[in-house]
Amino acid sequence: MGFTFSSASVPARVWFEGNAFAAIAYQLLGETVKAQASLQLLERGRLQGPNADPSGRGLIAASHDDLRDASLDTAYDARLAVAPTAWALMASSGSNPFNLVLPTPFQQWQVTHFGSTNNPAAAPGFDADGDHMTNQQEFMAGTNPNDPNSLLRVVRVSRSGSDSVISFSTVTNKNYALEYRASFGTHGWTNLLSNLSGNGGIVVVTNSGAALPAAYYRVRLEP
Ligand SMILES: [Ca+2]
Repeated sequence: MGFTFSSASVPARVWFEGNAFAAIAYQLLGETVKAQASLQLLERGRLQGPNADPSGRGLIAASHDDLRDASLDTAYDARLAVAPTAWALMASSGSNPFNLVLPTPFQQWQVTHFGSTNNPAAAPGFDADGDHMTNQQEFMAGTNPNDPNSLLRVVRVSRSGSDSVISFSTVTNKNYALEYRASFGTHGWTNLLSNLSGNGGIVVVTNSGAALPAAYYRVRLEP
């Protein structure tokens, strides 16, 4: 049995928001048995309480309508409500609401693709799919870290008369620069085209009249 709203309430009537407060407080105090009992009560309310929505839209505020004390104008009812849902989510994730640490975009990406931030396969320097792009690079490039065919690369370079035709893979909402060099001697990379928009597929660029007998091309992600 959990907490009710006040000393004026019937004890058997459960106030779920307050029980989420209690679950968090018990966790912070290291009272794991009581914390687990509170979390289980919240889960029962979510799945079995009156007007509950087992499909997961939220948590009802109370086990009965009209939980209040004499001085309160508003009451807690057995209806889905935002506040108890938010507190229950904080309780179930073990979060201290006074010290919330929100995940970074990269951490959110790790959870999306690897289930958690501490999965060894999710480490920034790891190449989970063996395509020679690290997870950090795949995150930056917007590619799929679990698909070895999803990567940033020059797919094909061919000649068409005096032109060179360069194809490279892209992701929507990313911009690319194409660079070239004649050799791997002393000369560095030279920018050929920049601000090329990705379309989610292969982008084909023609380097008109490329007089070079040979050239190397690379594609670079622009910030
Ligand atoms: Ca990879």
